[in-house]
Amino acid sequence: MSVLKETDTEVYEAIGKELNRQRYSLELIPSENFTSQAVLEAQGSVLTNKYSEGYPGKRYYGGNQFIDVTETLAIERAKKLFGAEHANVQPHAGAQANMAAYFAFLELGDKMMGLNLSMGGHLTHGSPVNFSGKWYKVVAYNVDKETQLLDYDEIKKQALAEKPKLIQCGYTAYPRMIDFKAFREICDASGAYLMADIAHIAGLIVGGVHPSPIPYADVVTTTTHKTLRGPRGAIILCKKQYAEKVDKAVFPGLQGGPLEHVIAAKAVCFKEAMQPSFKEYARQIVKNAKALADELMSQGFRLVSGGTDTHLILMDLTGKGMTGKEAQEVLDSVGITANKNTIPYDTQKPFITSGLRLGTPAITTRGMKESEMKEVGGMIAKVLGNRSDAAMLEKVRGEVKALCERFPLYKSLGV
Ligand code: DSN
Repeated sequence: MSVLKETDTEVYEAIGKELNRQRYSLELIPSENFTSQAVLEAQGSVLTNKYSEGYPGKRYYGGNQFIDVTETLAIERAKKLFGAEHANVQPHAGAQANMAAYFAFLELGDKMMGLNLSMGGHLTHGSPVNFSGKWYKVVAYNVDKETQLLDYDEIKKQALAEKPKLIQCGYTAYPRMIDFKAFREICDASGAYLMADIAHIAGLIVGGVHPSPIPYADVVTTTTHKTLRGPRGAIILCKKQYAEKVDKAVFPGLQGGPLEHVIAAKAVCFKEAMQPSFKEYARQIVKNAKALADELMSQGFRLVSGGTDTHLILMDLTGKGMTGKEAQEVLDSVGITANKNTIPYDTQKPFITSGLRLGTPAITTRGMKESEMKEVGGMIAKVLGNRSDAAMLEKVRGEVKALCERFPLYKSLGV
């Protein structure tokens, strides 16, 4: 029996409706995923009741003997999983992890380089509307106009001319692999620290289907809820020599009480990601993304960079008579969830866009494979090609629901 149902019907009902939305829609937002029931259980635990400023063994409040156990497990597992010398598991979210990394390595006003937000970067990589763009002198690099790929020679030229103190790599809408070794060489040549934000690809890295930045980067940040499939939150990994300044930047630098229920759930997620089945999952994410990309291209859609090596696909809708916003809305109406996204050198505003970003982490968690990707690609094509055909949209809505029913979300919960 649910206590919440008795005490707060409004919240209970909204959660129930959200569960049903997740059950019966195709989640194609590449930064979203479905955690295990074990992660949900740890995150919904009594650990939320505890204050624990400080770090294991050195806290500002009493009563932290069991919190120390879960946070130490999270730290040790993160180090082992990523092969890192040091881990801070307290950042509440990716933006806080990035802020702490900048606090640790830069002084206010220092120069940093990051990929332009409209080319696949992130707000916290130096966008003028974000703290990163306001507090630091930002030099943005771009992808190549023709290939839509990172041009390491160009980035090197820019770094040598600008001499930033830190170069940021790791993106939110870049469908291809990142050459972290090339970035290390650029940083060595220009005297910059290398920071990698691997939020999108962390699960692919630990699953062995994308190279790791750990041997090359001075500091690595990642969220834990995307391809890594854990609770909503983030961590920072770094070399031992930077451990103290990273820890101080997180606490007392910018955060107060850590979210220890989330940290326990991070520990659970890291253990899950160490299992051989996670490697299989990561491989399938990429196989599915390639299969979906192939189907979309065979249906006549152009993809940024001509395909994908990762979990992520960026459709270029220029010339299709619709914006990213319109595509997102019509897909939403049939239960296909994706997000509008700028494409490189987009002429549309960020709230409209010419692109649509898709990803396979969540539908792969549900157990879908290449043959289902063909179905999904076909549905997307039907919807985008028949936006005003109500009967067609109704038909696809039925197909989405039927596909979702074949792949239950939480089998253990019977849903
Ligand atoms: N909001 C995330 C994404 O969707 O990629 C980035 O923080």
